[in-house]
Amino acid sequence: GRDSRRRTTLLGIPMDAGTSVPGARMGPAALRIAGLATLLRELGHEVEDAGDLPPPEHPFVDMVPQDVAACRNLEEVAGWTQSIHDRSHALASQGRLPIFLGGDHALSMGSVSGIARHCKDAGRELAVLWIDAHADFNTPATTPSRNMHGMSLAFLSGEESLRPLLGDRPLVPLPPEAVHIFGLRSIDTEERRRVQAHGVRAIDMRAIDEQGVAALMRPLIEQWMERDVHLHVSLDVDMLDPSLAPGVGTTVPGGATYREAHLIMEMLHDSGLVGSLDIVELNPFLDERGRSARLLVELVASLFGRTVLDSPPVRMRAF
Ligand code: EXY
Ligand code: MN
Ligand code: MN
Ligand code: MN
Repeated sequence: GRDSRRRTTLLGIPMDAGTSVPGARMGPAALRIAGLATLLRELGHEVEDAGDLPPPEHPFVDMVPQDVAACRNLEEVAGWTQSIHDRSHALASQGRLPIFLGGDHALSMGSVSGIARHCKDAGRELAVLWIDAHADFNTPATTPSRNMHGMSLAFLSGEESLRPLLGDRPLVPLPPEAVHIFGLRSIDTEERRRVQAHGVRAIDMRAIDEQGVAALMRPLIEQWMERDVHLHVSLDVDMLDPSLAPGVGTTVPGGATYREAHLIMEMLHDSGLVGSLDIVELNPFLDERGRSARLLVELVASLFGRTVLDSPPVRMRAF
């Protein structure tokens, strides 16, 4: 089978320019203090901590004035996108498994686009699991908030009006079938139309209530394993119920339970396909005594192979 020891690189992205609520820039520090590196090493992985990416220069962004006005902190977000993209592409090309410590969800415009570019170079199919209460599919024309973290998946899916964020770097847009949103429960009216028109699959909380995490994850994982994809997991803390993870600027009631969240991570680990990870939207300034950061680190442990028993449990076939 596959070697389960992974060569990981932690890269802090201390940004919150994609939001109107500051504090997510403190996320990388909180995840480190909660013991992320130690835990991954205890699980047998190689861990390099590359520190935090420095705040970028603000590039000129060639967008129409109306769209510029609709994007809060546009130049700063573009600067982050370009520098994250470069690091993400480089790390993936070096065979590392990058773990992007956010930072708000706008960081995924850089992380995922860098991975997508590498996958194209390497002839590897990319699949993205967007674990989130939100669809992040707004555009400058539809955003109700001007917050760019609500536009990141639209950008990655090839939204033309956002294309200038990446400057002169090549964008490899995600085809709709490469993306699954998991845990959706808050979407704007125009955003919903766009998600549906584009054909991105979304698994909402109602589906999770009715069918359960395992029944929904299994066919996805089977399909990804058949195609031997590089799986990028983009984990937005707000997918979890706010009673478990209050350290988030955009809480939505009715999120995943503790057990559901761990099961998602355990099943993803068993697939052996996870090649890169974003941990986003943790806002330590809003957290209660570090509990959201600690929960996230526990979830990452499940994603990287922590099991209750030493060996994986015997899987019963459904009868
Ligand atoms: N759909 C809302 C907006 O565009 O403002 C909320 C977006 C929140 C995005 C969070 C991070 O996932
Ligand atoms: Mn998000
Ligand atoms: Mn490459
Ligand atoms: Mn969200």
